[in-house]
Amino acid sequence: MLNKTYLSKQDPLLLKKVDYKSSLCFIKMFHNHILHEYLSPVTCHQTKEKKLRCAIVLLGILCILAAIYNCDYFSEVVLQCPPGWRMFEWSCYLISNESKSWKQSQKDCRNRGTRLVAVDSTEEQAFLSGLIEEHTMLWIGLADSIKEGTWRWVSGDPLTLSFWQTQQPDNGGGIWQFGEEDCAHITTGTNSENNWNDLSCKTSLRWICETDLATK
Ligand SMILES: [Ca+2]
Ligand SMILES: [Ca+2]
Ligand SMILES: [Ca+2]
Repeated sequence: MLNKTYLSKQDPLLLKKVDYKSSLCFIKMFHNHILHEYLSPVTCHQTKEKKLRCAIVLLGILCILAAIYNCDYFSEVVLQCPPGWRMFEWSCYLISNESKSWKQSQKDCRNRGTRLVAVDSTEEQAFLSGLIEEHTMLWIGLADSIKEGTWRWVSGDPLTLSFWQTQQPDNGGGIWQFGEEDCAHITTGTNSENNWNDLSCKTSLRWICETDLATK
C-alpha cells in the first residue's frame, strides 16, 4: 500500500520530474546497450532472422515503456474513505449517531451503498472495540433470524470467527421479556476478546456500516 505520509511530504510535480527523468535515462541505456550488443552492425534492413531480432528488441522497448507508464499511473492512485468515515486496513467504517432496529440499521447502510459491518479478523475486532471508549452497544451485520443458532453475516457468509460474551448467544435465555434474540451487537470499550451479545432485532441501537476503500 502506498505511503500516503511520504507522498504528502513530497512535491508531486518534483516526483513526476524525477520519475520521468530516471525513466528516460533507463530507456536510453536499454536502447544503446541492446542495439549495440545484439544488432550492431546489423541494421533492420537485413535478413529475415535479423529483422525478427530487431522486431523483438523493439517490442521489448515498447513493453518497458508500457510498464513505466503503468507504474506512473498507479503511483498517482490514492485509496481513501468517504468524508467522516474511519479507515482501518482495506475498509472504511461509519458509526451512526442515531439508534434504530437491526433491520433499519441494515437498510441505512444499504442506502449508503455499504453494509452492516462484518468482523473478519482479530485485528478488525480490536479496532471496532476501540472505536468508542465508553461502553456502547452497536449493531453488527450478524444474525440467526433465518435458522435459529446458525449465525450468518449479511453477505450470507457463515460465522467462522466469533467473540461472544460468556454464555452468549443465549437467544434471550428463555426470559419472555427479552423475546427471541436473533441479531448481534458488539459492545465497545470492553474486552475485545468477548464483547458480542445477541439481542432482539427490534431493539434500538447505534450501528456500524463498512465499505471497501475506494480509489480517488
Ligand atoms: Ca470487515
Ligand atoms: Ca437467536
Ligand atoms: Ca443474549
